[in-house]
Amino acid sequence: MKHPPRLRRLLVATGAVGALTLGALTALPASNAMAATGCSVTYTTNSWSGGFTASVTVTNLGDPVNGWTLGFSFPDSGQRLTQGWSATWSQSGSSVTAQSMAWNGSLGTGASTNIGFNGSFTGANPSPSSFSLNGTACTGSTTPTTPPPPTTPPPPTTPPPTTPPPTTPPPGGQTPVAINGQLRVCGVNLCNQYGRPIQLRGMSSHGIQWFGNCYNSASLDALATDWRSDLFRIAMYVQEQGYETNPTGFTNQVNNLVEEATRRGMYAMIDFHTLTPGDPMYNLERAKTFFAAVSARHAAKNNVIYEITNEPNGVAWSTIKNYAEQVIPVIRANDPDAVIIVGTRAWSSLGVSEGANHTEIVNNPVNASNIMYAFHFYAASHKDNYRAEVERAAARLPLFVTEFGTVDYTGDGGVDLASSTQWLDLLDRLKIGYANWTFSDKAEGSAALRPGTCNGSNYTGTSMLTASGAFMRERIRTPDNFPTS
Ligand code: IDC
Repeated sequence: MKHPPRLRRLLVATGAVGALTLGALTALPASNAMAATGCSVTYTTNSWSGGFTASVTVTNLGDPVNGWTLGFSFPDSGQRLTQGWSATWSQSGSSVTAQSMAWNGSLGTGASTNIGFNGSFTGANPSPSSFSLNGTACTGSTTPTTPPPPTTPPPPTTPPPTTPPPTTPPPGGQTPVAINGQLRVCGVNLCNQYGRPIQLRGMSSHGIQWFGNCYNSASLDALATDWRSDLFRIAMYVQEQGYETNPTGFTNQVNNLVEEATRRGMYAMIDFHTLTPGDPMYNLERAKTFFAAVSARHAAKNNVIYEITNEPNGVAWSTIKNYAEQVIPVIRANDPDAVIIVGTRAWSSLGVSEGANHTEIVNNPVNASNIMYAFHFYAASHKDNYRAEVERAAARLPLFVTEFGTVDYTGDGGVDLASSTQWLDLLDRLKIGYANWTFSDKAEGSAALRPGTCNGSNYTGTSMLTASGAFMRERIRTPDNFPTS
């Protein structure tokens, strides 16, 4: 969408190795007059050769604070902070500090916030053993006015069971497609072969006319097994040196990428990436030709989802509906049971970015079954009013977030972690599938891979990820919840 929070919880380290919890209660002398202070910290890391990601959850156990500074020291002189998020991070010698941001500075009694960073190390990578919040040691102490009974020191913490190394396939070798099979729309949800609602979480390519080198066997392996992505969206621009310049070449490129996704057990979403001009009718004949070819080729597969127009803009809903009702039958003629997704007015904002809303679709839906409607957002630009509209629309229309960014609508700028987290928490709760823009190494904030990554062959782990990539990988690789009966 081209157009114009708060975090309390960010997530949950998965695949964490070397967790350390400092949260035991310690007895304090009874003292009735002092302000309540205290905190506890959980520090987990996920490391690979020479690098690591740390996830740090800070809990305020004292009086509410407005603004905080967390301090700790790296135990090993070779440990360096390289890039942090959700706080302003700095390192001096072995001392590290993280200062709160505007959106997570207020922590009430008992409130937690999650922050994190990427680091490097040369020798060992031990976890820090003591932390302070606003100068108070985080020993897990509670309010001094009601001291807890003396406790014996906690038993030594044992590390949690280690999770499988990142390249291990999902449990039992079951891929998302093996588990869920042919999908279909059920009410306002997307259902699997058992008729149960599921959420697919994955990544979008960048324009394949520019970033084709990013979709190679190593990167797609990492997407499937390290990111545990359910879905790969293949963004085929029509203009901007895309399909219109070489229909056969781009059709072949899309077909090959669908085969690669299929081999790895991921759903493949074929995105006819219209953007400018915003009227999908401009590309109607191209769409018919393209979708006739790709649907014939993949008709027998159970993992292909068709997205027939990316972001219509500057046109009425009735025009988009008219386009959809001409393109859908072309696909259905070859592949009658595939799920098809229709872009919505105003850059797939359900109309909101041009002053409309989802009711124009409810009142005049596309005349076809087994379809969903696209919603797109860019988290730093689109916030509460868009979230409220999605929540209203989701009660009446099957929605799929076929594209979103953690940054602003230009695709660049900093990651808005607070808004992105609110968005993904909402989509998780509503079981709305999503694809993040982009799995590419373009030098822009929305790209998951650092510039130059696609010239190499290393895509596993987090050393090559941007802030957006690190955030998205953590969200996507958490276990899926796919019912099997
Ligand atoms: C942007 C890319 C950028 C590229 C531009 C070309 O991030 O590198 O130069 O397209 O048009 C969308 C579009 C998507 C945009 C993205 C960010 O679907 O093509 O990608 N965006 O602007 N809608 C809203 C944002």
